Amino acid sequence: MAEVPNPVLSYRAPAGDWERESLPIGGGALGASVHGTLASELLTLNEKTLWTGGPGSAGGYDFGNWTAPRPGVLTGVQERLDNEGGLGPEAVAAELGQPRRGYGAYQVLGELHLDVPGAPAAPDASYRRGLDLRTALASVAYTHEGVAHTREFFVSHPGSVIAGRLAADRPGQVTFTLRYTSPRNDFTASADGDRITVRGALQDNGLRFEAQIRVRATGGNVTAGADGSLTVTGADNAWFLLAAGTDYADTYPAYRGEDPHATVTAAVDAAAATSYESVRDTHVNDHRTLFDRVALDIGQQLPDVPTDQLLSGYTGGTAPADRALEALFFQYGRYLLIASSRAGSLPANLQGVWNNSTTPPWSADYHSNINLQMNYWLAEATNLAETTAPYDRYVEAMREPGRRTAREMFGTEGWVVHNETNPYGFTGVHDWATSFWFPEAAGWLTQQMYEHYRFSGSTDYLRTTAYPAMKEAAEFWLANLRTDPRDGLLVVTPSYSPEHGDFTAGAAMSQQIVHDLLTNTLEAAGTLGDSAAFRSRLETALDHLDPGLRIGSWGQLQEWKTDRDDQADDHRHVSHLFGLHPGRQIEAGSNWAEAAKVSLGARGDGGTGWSKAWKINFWARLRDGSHAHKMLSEQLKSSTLPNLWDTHPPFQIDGNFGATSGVAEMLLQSQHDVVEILPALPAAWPAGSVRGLRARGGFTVDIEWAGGQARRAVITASRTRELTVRSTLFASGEKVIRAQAGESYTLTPEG
Ligand code: FUC
Repeated sequence: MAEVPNPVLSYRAPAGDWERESLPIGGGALGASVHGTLASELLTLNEKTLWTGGPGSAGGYDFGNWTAPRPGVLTGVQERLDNEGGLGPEAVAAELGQPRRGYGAYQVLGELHLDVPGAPAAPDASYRRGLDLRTALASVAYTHEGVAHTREFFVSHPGSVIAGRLAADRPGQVTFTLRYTSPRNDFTASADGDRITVRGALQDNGLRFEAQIRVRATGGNVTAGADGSLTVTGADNAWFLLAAGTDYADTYPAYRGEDPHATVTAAVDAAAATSYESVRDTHVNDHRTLFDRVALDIGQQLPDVPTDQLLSGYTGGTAPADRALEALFFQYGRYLLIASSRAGSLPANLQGVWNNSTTPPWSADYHSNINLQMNYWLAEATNLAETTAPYDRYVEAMREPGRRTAREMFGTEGWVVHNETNPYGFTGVHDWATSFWFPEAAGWLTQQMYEHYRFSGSTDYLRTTAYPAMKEAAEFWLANLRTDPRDGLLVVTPSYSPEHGDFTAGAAMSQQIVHDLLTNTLEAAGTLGDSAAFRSRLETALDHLDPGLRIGSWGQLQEWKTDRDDQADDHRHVSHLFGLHPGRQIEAGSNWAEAAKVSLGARGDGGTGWSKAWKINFWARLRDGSHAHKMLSEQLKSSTLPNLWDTHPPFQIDGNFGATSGVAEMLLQSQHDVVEILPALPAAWPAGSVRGLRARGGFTVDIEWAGGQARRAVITASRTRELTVRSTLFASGEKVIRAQAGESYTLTPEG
């Protein structure tokens, strides 16, 4: 395929507003948002584990577990549901919920200011601010009084540092003061030599944090201020490094580990002992190892206009500029995941790693009735499997507290988590009536882990990581499914279709999630040779399980077990289509898929950012590429900020990730173990190519198409196995290949 130009975001003015305009850089644990302001550059700083709440929290902490036992309460609700058919969410929350205590919130680490004396007050035509997605470098450039100034910023995952450099095209022109501020007054900052040390502890829970900044200058000099700042004067160029950490550990029940001082010092000193170029090269190589695996060409031509104009001019029509925005948005999702989810820290939260507040929306937490899962939908398909390591670790860390919640709330074995979780093992409930109860979350969370296995084929991973979490989630449901007196089938009860309607027994999503979990667990148990007794328990449960698939009076897929869907309802959650996506219970072309289409059509093309993103995936799975593209264009037109962050509103990153996943689903699918080439190509993308997508079974797939038809596909196998490919390339529509590990298979039109 032709080389695609680097995907870049570019602007002609500094960011005025963090949420809408700042540019995110990140290395997983550390993140920063670059404003490009002239007289005082502003980097909003983040460290992913800086969380209030949890053990030691001022108001107490209970993990969301009931503070006192409530014998018989759950059974009471179940019986009322049997008798009354449904219960309002407030009534159930009064029985099963409880106010949150010590839940906490993700905290901004602070702000780094680079005050540049004599910088122009306002940008002129020379000003440029950009983010190159391929190198993961943010940059600012401007010319002032004949001197060209440049700034560059990045976060190195291998170096565990935020780094930046200020330079000019004439010697001695770089002068600035670096200082740290924070909206909290829980820290001290002191400067000594070329180092600023920030030490603090969150007032709420005593979590200790530290940041160190070191500055190196070529020419000129560096002086430490009594106010904790560092000033560089008359340098040719200067670079800085910032490392940060906390004493958080993901271990129940204390969630505390080492003081961060030693690791922070080591990171900043190791980087300072090399050179800016070396730190930068290591970063760029690390980023490109992941980012460069996938290239997308849908005929984009990036015009020489700033990204905010590209966005405001976007119509979803035929212009190459529209293709440029779509391709950029696709790659941006991959960029954001690389920047916010790397091994060694927490997974991407509702805002990835970026946050400018002490009270971010929804605590910038881990919601698990769609949001956390959506964050990872793109990971396998767009060849970023490594980014799932923190997700796996997070799930693993929830098992122990989740086991206690299962025991105390349900009286059973297994592990459970409801809809909102924090890094302190909050696996219990709160009292927001329409979202507090969702024990299906644990099973759903393990789906990604099974997918990781399905994409990679690694039975080692399945045995050591995915299966233990899946099995224990399955055990929870084996112990908690109840026989529905209406038809004798096994149902989840109480069951609540996220965040919608009444509590009932056996809502579609509950049943489909449990179906997915038990199916995956049974498959995995077979692969790993788990005991016949356990497999037969799973088989029996699946035989008696209500599958959560019913077609109602207007041809819709029912959201609830009784036919009560309102045709005029446009609720953002489309939970009853779980089996279509991200599940695999519903196959395109089936009656269920037709009913899903009716439901989705009725829900309409609106919704919050993530809701639109989910709909891209749904329509792609329904093989309707043009409707999938329509949803992508709706998201770009009305749920995307000038910095291309998805907006719920407010900014919520799941929509970015969900949209990238949706584009991948349009080009390649494999959920039924058949590699399907261009399953939902939209009319808007008649010609193009994609390189490096992944399909389940251990395959990497490159596709070229023209005139709306595949022209060539190259499938590279990382495992030896038989593979079925579905494509219009073949006269019969399908071809079976006996793939050998390490071999590539080039497929061209037959006949
Ligand atoms: C779910 C959604 C909301 C929001 C919140 C963070 O509860 O229903 O729309 O995205 O998560």
